[in-house]
Amino acid sequence: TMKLYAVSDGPPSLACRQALKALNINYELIPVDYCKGEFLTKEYEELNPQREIPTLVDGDLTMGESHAILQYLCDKYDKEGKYYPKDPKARALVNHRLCFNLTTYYRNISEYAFGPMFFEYERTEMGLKKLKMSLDVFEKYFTRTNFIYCAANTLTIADFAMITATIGLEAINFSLQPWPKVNKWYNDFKVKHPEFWEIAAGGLKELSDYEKNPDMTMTWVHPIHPMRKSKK
Ligand SMILES: N[C@@H](CCC(=O)N[C@@H](CS)C(=O)NCC(=O)O)C(=O)O
Repeated sequence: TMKLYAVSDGPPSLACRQALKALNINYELIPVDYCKGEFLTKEYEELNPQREIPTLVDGDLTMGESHAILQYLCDKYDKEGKYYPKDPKARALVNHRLCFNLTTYYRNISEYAFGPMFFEYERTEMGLKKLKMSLDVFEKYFTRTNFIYCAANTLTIADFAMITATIGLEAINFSLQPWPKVNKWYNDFKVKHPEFWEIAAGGLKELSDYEKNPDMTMTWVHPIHPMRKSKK
């Protein structure tokens, strides 16, 4: 069976779990404990030289990068293209949103919301500007297409990637009210897709707890990020 190495609160991991569920794929979930630094071991680095989570192992295929994993899962198991349309233009929009998420939307959420949650970073004006710009752009895509979902009028893998990214904003109580279409899409998802939302909600709960109580004890040193000085 397929294996997914995943953290319990990371958007990219949660998005892959939503897709695995949507496609009814039988797989083994291998929890990676971020706070214990399990992604920094030699063994994990062999699986994923980027030392990022998630990692998918399907027989002789081993790969990281959640967006590529979402695409692979659909290419292999979504024969009708329910979550990843086959029509070139429809598919292009899904690919576009995934790229936008990877380079801009999730990236800016990650830097603004998650960086300071786990490491010795401040939430800066510059970070806030980048985040707001990403939301302005995302809102424009909704206006331009009039889609119910972020890349189509049906649920696609782009929603899995972008909904789970957005939990980072809810975790820090960042209001989406100035972006009504993004706000509606996010809140509608919770109601319309409880079976997928439930996966994201577990991560959101953990992230909200970290935000409220940043005194996590990490016994390891991150190769890049400055470790938090004790806030006790
Ligand atoms: N582009 C990667 C990003 C994955 C990612 O950011 N994962 C986080 C956990 S949510 C991570 O691995 N962080 C590693 C670190 O903090 O060094 C993907 O989409 O899979």
